Amino acid sequence: MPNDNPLDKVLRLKRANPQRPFDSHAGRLPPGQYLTDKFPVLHYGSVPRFDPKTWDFKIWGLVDNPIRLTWDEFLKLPTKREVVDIHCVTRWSKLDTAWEGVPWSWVMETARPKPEAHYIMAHCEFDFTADVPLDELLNDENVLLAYKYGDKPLEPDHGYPLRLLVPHLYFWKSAKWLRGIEFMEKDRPGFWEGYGYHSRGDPWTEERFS
Ligand SMILES: Nc1nc2c(c(=O)[nH]1)N[C@H]1C(S)=C(S)[C@@H](COP(=O)(O)O)O[C@H]1N2
Ligand SMILES: [Mo]
Repeated sequence: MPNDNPLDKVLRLKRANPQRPFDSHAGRLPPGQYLTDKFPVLHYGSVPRFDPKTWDFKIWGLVDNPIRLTWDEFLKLPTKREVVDIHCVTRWSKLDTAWEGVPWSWVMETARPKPEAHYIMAHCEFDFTADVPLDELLNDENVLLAYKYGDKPLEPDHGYPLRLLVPHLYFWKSAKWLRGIEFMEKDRPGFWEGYGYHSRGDPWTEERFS
């Protein structure tokens, strides 16, 4: 009767979902955060409308190969699915969120940033911006240009059609309604960073403000 043995049950769950540790919550909540099962919506301003005829995605700045793609072209790029925890600076965290999109490695291989590029600026609809140190994007294998959440297209409130996903940093770096990436030598504050939020934003060391 293996079904009655709790250890068998744990092992079966683990086999079904190998990324999930035995104690699925242990050590996953950064200091000062609480868990939520909801998916709060947080942004400044209104939700933009998506027009696939005029939408484009650009990569520019300190790169060897600047890029401009239409939505149809973007959808043909290689994708990856990641299950990650997310942490908002307003103190909610959500575990095991599933995203799909174009991996950051595609950006690096295709745009080929110059050696002097050390920061990126994510550029979004309505001139929202977020700056991220390039090393943070290279050291997190889960970074995506994400267009699916929970195996469905992003909801408009959550960034449809495209957002940046940098799950190991506070969630404001995961800029919604993404339209481009600029590679820069020096750091420049993005939208929230201009109001005093941290230029890196590591939730584990509570880099909330600079
Ligand atoms: N374009 C844009 N992206 C944004 C923001 C914003 O104001 N504009 N807010 C950020 C903040 S502060 C957070 S916490 C997350 C929230 O994402 P969600 O609404 O999908 O939970 O989006 C981030 N991305
Ligand atoms: Mo936020």
